[in-house]
Amino acid sequence: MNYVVRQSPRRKHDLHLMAANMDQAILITTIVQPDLKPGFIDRFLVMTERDEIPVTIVFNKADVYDEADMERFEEMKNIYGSIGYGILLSSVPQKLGLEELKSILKDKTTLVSGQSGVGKSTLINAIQPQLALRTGEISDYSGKGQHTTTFAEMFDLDFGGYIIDTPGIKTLGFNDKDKANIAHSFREFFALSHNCRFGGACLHRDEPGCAVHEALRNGEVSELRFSNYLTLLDEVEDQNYWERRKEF
Ligand SMILES: Nc1nc2c(ncn2[C@@H]2O[C@H](COP(=O)(O)OP(=O)(O)OP(=O)(O)O)[C@@H](O)[C@H]2O)c(=O)[nH]1
Ligand SMILES: [Mg+2]
Ligand SMILES: [Zn+2]
Repeated sequence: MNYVVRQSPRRKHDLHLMAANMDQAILITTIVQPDLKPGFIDRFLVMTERDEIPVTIVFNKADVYDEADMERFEEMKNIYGSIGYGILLSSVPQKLGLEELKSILKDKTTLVSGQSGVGKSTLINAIQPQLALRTGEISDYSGKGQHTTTFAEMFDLDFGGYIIDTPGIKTLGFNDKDKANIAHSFREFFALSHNCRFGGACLHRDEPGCAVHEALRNGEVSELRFSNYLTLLDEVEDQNYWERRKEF
């Protein structure tokens, strides 16, 4: 039996709508084809962290990674693996990671998400060929996916569980205007914030006695995560600024 998940094609991708229905999310990404957008993983994790949704990050299309791409993958694996996210390297033509993916999905309801063209529908077909989901090549011209899947749909898995294929994420903006929520969504920063002088109120920017800064200096916090975090904070601040101005 197939179900249509509450999500209209026109509505912006909204994890919240579906959060109640799922046990976990799988974020499919690629190092190349299409290129991994800087900060994209962190934006996604801010959303899932808020709802305490466990996430596995899949790096798909390993068959097309060159040496530098593999190094990039290893770097990502270290950063996100060390803070507790599941990491999986996969390739559909090489059948790499497919059995592991099945065991992650078994008996759970899983949302599969990611940018267009990363291979969400292809991966689902690889583990459940009878679904025969429509897939589409990435564009030669832009190197991006072509938004082949147009609405979210949930399917039975014959080995137990449900899977929700979703359209490629176009943009991940924030409705969240609360900077402290963003800070708390970076789980390793949140864990450290108990040692910040201002505790949970510390935004880990210019505050004195900040444990995140200390950890950054010691190499215990990733510079990539920290710089992506600052970008998000700035974005929220800009947003709030324009909204305040609208009131006059
Ligand atoms: N080389 C390689 N290509 C893959 C792999 N997985 C998927 N692809 C190709 O990537 C392209 C996009 O696959 P889709 O499954 O349509 O991607 P999607 O993530 O579902 O995209 P949307 O539905 O648009 O969000 C297709 O041409 C697939 O054949 C892989 O592991 N390796
Ligand atoms: Mg698709
Ligand atoms: Zn701090």
